[in-house]
This record gives sequence, structure tokens and C-alpha cells, in this order.
Amino acid sequence: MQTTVTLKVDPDTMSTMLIFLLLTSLVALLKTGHSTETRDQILSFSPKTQHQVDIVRNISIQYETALWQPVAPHYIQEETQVHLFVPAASSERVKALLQMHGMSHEVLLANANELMEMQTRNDSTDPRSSSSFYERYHSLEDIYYWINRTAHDFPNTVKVILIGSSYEKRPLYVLKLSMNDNPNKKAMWLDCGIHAREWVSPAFCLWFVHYSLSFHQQNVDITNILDNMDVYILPVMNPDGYKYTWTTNRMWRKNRSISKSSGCFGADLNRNFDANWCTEGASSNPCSEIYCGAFPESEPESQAVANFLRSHKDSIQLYLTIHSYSQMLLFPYSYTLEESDNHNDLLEMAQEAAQKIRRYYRNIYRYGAGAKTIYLAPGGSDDWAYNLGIKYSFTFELQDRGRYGFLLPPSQISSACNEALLATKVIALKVLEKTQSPTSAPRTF
Ligand code: 0X9
Ligand code: ZN
Repeated sequence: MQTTVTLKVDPDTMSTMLIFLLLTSLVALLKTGHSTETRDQILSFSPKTQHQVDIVRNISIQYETALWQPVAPHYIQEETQVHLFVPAASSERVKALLQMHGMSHEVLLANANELMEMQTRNDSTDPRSSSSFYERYHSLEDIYYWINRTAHDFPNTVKVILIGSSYEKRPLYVLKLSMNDNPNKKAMWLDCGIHAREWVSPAFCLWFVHYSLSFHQQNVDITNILDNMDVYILPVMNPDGYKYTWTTNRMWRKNRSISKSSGCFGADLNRNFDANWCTEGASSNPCSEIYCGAFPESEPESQAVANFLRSHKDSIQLYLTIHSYSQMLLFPYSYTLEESDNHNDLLEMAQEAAQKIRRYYRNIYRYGAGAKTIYLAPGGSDDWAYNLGIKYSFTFELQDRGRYGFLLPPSQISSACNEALLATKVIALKVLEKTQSPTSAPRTF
């Protein structure tokens, strides 16, 4: 049996109830606001004076924070945006310090923990999940397994080459995609994961291989590229660092070699190549995020890559290295403000790639020589490869521009990779056009 109760409330009681409801929601809101303080956060702010710059530098050194942008305290400047990862434990103190010194801040991410959890969740077993293998981030073990399985599934076109091992003795595997045995075939190189925390980078290498193997003979551009070039892909250049971001510290950048004198870990592999090594823009302090290592190629990871490129320099025409974040297409030089010999060629290629990304995906990529576009940074793999003679050399900085930074949600992997793939195709086709003799011009459909 159903009973209906009709409540009659006079206007006075009604307004008291409304006030009560409002107050309780306000308390709840305040409580939620407070609970975000117990979460790791990403703050954004811009110091306006030299004094504020000094304060921010000190905060980033003294507190257990991680600078996302710029890469090291040295680069913090007046009127430039700082993105700072602040662990829950120091969040209130850091915010108070900023406020005390007249710097207002914006919370870019209020709950970084939730995003980190989302990135490592393996929802492949969840029947409701619609994302594919390539739309998720993968542990190092999964990536090693994937490398083997890919070579096994495509025995005629994919080979695995062991080019060396990391400081902690993990294998550095390169996949070679080769669709035919044409004589004097050209090649391109693609590496990912030089910086451990830039997870969308290895995701791109996997994406590229999958796309190449799925769309060769289907898509005209990738067919042209693969029919005329072998492709060498190193999915994770810094396996020790990558592993460490999965197990211990999500914000780790460098490799994991130990410097006995300081007790600090890691050299920045992108400061360890022999290209004006350890001059302005790198640090000789082993505790710095941009530590250049003890000497050029002191790190087994950069040495393995350099050795491989040296021994294949006659065939490799294009060097591509993938980083994140900030959406940029960079080319040499980064170690000097001087222009490279083929600056205009490189500029034109980067411009065309950026224009296409804008047209097809409505995303803005900045482009230009590294030193002029971002900062002086010597010892980089792109500049070193360029000076070795690989005249088409690019660094891509993938999505986003700071909304999620290194914590790009898995749902955005596909758009980040698709636009980088488009840029790769534009540039590789241009390289073919510029390097091939007229008799062996690429096939057009
Ligand atoms: O500083 C870097 O190594 C790269 N930026 S990142 O934020 N991913 O760390 C830019 C590399 C540009 N090229 C060279 N510095 N050679
Ligand atoms: Zn990087």
C-alpha cells in the first residue's frame, strides 16, 4: 500500500531551511577545497621582479618540488610562466611563500595523484573500455614484450637490433622496419623516451610502428616513405629512467647513473652528446636536472645511440627525436644562436608540418631553431646527429602546452600521436624529395 504525505511549509520556515542548506553546502565546499591540499598539485605563476625570481629559484631548490617549466631553476626569468609540481606535503608552505612575496598563482592541476593513477591503470581487462593498446601508457616490461611480439608477428619486415644496454644493464632495442631490399636504400631514425617523465614519447614510437605496419599499402604517404626508406625506431632510449617513473618518482627526467662524488643520480641524456658539450644551457652539477655527465657520451645510453648512428650515417638521412611537452618542432642548432647551413630548408619543412597540424587538427605548433625558439641547450642528440652529417634533424615536443603537461591523460594519446605522425610524414616525404635522384623518385598514386 502506498501512502502520500503532503508537507505544508510556511514561508519563514522555508527561508530558514534554505539558509541551512546553503550553509551546509558551503561547509562541504570548504572541506573539499581543503582536501585538495592533501593532493600533489601543479601550480602556474610568473615572477615579476628579480627578487621574486630568486624566491622561486629557492623554492624549487629547497622544497621537494619538480620544475616542469622551465627545465631548471637557472632558466626562471621575470615575466615568464613557471609550471611547478608541488607534492601534497609542501603544497601549503609553497603557496604561502608565493603569497607572502606578492605572487598570485593558478592551480593548473588540483589533483595530480588522480591523473597519475589514471595513467597507470591498465584497463585492457575492462570490457567497457573502448581504448586500444596504443591509446594507453605501458610499463617497460610491456614495451619489451610488445617489441618481441611485433618482430614475431612481422618476420619479413621487422627486425630487432640490440644496440647496447643502459646503466642498469637493460637492453636498448631498436626495431628496423624494412619493406624491401632495394640497393642503396635510405633510412630514417626515430627515438623516443630520452627523458623519462615524457610518457607520450614512447607512446608515439609504438603508435608509429603500429601505423606503419597497418597502413603500408593503404595510405599513400606511409607507403612512399616505407618503400623508399628503412626506419630505425628506438622506443625507449632511457629505460632505467622510464622504469623509475613507473615505480618511484613520476617526475624523473634523467637516466639513473650514480655520481659517486655527490651521491646524486642521473645525467640528462640530451646534454650528454658531443655537441658543444656542457657549455651554457647545461650543468656540470650532478644534482641538476640538466647535468651533462662526466664527459661526452659518458652515459651508456647516449653512447649506444651515437655508435649506431655513426655506423649508419651513410644511409640515415633523417634524425627524429620525440619529447614533450609544449608543442614545438625544433631543429639545429640548440647549442648556438648561429644558423645551420640548411636553416631555410629545415624552417620550410617545420613550417609545412606545423601548418598541416593546424589545418587538420586545429592545434598550434611553434617551430624554429632550438636556441632561438626555446633556449640554449648544448649536448643534444639532434645537434650531434646534424653535425655527424644527418642534415635533416628534428626534435618534436608533443602535446600539450601545460594543461596536463607530463601527465597527459591516456584519452589524449591518439590526438597527440596523430598530429606528430602527420608532421613525421610531411618531413620524411620532403627528405625523400630532397635526397632522391630523379630516376628513383618516390612512387605516386
Ligand atoms: O631541453 C631539452 O632537452 C628539450 N626540451 S625538454 O623539455 N623535452 O627537456 C629540447 C631539446 C632541443 N634540442 C637540444 N637542446 N639540442
Ligand atoms: Zn625532453
